[in-house]
Amino acid sequence: MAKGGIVAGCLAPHPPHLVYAENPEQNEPVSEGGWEQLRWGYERLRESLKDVDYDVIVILSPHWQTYVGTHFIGVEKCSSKSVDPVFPNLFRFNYDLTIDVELAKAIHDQAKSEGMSVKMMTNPDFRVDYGTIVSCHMVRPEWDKPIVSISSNRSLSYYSVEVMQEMMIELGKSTAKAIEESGKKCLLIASNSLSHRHFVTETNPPEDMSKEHITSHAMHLWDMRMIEMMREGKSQQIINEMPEFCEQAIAETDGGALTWLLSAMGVPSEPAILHGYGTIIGTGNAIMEWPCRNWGA
Ligand code: 2X7
Ligand code: FE2
Repeated sequence: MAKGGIVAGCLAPHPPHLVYAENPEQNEPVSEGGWEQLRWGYERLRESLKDVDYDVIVILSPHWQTYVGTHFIGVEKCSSKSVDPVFPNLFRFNYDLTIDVELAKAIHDQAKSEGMSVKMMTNPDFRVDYGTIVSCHMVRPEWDKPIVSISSNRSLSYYSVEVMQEMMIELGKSTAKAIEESGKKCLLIASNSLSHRHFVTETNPPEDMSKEHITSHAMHLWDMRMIEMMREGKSQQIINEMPEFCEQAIAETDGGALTWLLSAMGVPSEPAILHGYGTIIGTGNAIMEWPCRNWGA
């Protein structure tokens, strides 16, 4: 069997506002648009991936939070309505998706053999988190690929961001090894915003773009610093600065997704492509792609 591999790694943020603004048939609320810079960024990412052949999307979302180990969805078919607990006015999405349980189990088993605490989630009534759904929808609205859904093990709550990072680096390595052995071509998604300080009131209508901006200059500077490092291939420096970034920018990278992604790609020194940047209720969001398929063996 040929070796599997990662065709691309993506940083693909999940504010539900993006799906709300797109008005897909699966989402109940109706909008007049909004957040176009980010939605055009997703358009550019989709265009870049249009002719790329892959079998499965592997995604880690900070909104599936588990406190004892990393969990993997182990149910082949998941369909229900996903409602954002904070923005039920924007996101009530009917989803129907397929899980690649075989690959999920392979990553689980590999991580377990490395001593990590892991669990297959087999509850057939499990509600898939909105972070996973929004990022997958924005990257691949056809919903024609199976996914592997990985939880965010909040070890930072018990220990520290540093411990969380160490664990995500291990999980990334296990993910890469299991993918290689599976023979599958995978698209990896880290589903998170960058700076995450947000406004506490909503405008009317929520898509009023005259009110949308970053919450502070400090948050802007952190976001630009992270984007520049990604564009310059400074993955190791990003990992080194992650604890400070998480603390000072209340960054959603605290969920471990970006560190997991960088580790799975082998902490690349190749540059990432910036497809778009924009704010959503004051948070900073970048759409980035690492086109691993072009890097050679
Ligand atoms: O989950 C989110 C987020 N990360 C950022 C902004 C707004 C809503 O939801
Ligand atoms: Fe979020």
